[in-house]
Amino acid sequence: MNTYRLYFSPGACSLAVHIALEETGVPFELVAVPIPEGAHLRPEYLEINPKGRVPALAIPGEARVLTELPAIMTLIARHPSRTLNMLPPDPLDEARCNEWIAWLAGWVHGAGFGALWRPGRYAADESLHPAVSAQGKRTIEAAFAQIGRMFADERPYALPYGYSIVDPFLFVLYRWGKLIGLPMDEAYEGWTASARRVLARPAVQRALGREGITFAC
Ligand SMILES: N[C@@H](CCC(=O)N[C@@H](CS)C(=O)NCC(=O)O)C(=O)O
Repeated sequence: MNTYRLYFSPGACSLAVHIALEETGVPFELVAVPIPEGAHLRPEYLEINPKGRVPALAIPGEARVLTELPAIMTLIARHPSRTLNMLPPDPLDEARCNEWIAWLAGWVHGAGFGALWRPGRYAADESLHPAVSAQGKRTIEAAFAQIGRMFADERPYALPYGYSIVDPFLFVLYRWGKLIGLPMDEAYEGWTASARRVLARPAVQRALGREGITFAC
């Protein structure tokens, strides 16, 4: 293998990595691991990524795939052949970028959507699942309100630096917000304007197309 290989499921958080690969021009190939079909739990995938999750990135010359979205995004953003800088060079700006990514991955994705869609991760007792899911939805709504307030100043992208690895991840979460029926356009005008800006990027269109996703906002 002499190119990166992204293991993804259409529309999952791996879409953010897919977009970053398209944006930076880092050569890669795609391997679909459709979660709705349970492909992420098949022995052949668990041999590649024992965590049974996407994204996973196979790296030329590395025996083990790289997992965890923040780690993968950072590696791509630093790739020597990148044609776009999606990680700010200034240390404080970079820390702000990491601040966003850590919060989105750990809290909004994990505690929010993880609890909503996968309550079994948080409580073995099935009778508690509706309550766990409901709490996940509340976590998402509170986090989205916070994101909405950040974009109320009409900033084009999440960071003052400009387009960064935060934006594709925010875009995925924005899309999920629509999927769970939140009134994204009406409730979060500034965020919606930014999501539209991201959606219009040719790299994003390519990634959506390759994942078979039609999306408008
Ligand atoms: N902490 C991981 C979370 C990855 C994750 O949960 N990915 C989801 C897709 S968005 C997944 O693989 N889900 C499998 C499942 O729900 O069983 C990361 O940041 O990469």
